[in-house]
Amino acid sequence: MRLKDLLKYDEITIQCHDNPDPDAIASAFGLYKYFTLKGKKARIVYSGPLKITKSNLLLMISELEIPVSYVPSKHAKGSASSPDQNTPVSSLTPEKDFDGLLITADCQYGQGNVSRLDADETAVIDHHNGVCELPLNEIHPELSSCATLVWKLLTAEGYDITPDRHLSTALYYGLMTDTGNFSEISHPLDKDMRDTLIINETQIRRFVNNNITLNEMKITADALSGVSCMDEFKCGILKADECDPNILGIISDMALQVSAFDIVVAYGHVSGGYKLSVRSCIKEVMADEFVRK
Ligand SMILES: [Mn+2]
Repeated sequence: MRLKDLLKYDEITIQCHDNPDPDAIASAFGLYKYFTLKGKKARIVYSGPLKITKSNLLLMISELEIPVSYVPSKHAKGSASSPDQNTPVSSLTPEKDFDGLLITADCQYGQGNVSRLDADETAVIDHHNGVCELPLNEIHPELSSCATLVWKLLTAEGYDITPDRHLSTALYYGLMTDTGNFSEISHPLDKDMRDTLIINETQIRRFVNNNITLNEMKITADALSGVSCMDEFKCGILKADECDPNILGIISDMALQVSAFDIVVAYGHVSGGYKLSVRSCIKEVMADEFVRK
């Protein structure tokens, strides 16, 4: 699939996964820029029970001027069936959320991390493994970030990103955060993008230095100091106070570096349920299999 194949739609909604991360936001931003340039009515949305609160994401969105709107999940308890007042959406029915095309960026329906929204047609642009039955899809699990995939798609259409410092910085930060500061990069295209984008380094530094709030640091510290161990499995279990789900990822990433642990589970209460962040550093235990078991 090429981006120009999608130009037959006049209205294009780009949906990030719930609890969006920099890669999802950057990918959606790249698609938004392209479709807007082509005269389309484009918008970026995300759904789920929670609005973005993470400080680096709020900074990324405001500094890079990324127009992203929150749409309450249709299936969440107590949520309205229509988007909030900041969402520029007209003529909605309970069945359909958007006219025209909807693209899920950095995610696919059926994967648990994205609430379903309905439009006339749905397309997928993602770098996660998945069984996609939609005819309009571009899925590349070999790439380290969805930002790389969007960069490749934009380049294929002759879209020159170079003058757009905001978009370049967003794509770079997306790849950077999806790869542990580029340490997990493997594909040549990821390297090409990292090495050719002309970015605003001051902004990247600011995002890195505003990753979490003071309160989130304390939640992280409490979770780490309260760790319990299942020694026979080299498994660490960490309970966190209610926090942004991304903080659970930070906690589990940190705990996985501990020599006593091959597997870690960080969990905490999140809007009516519990969220778990599971990590494994041994190939005998894949995190997704561990979760199912
Ligand atoms: Mn990603």
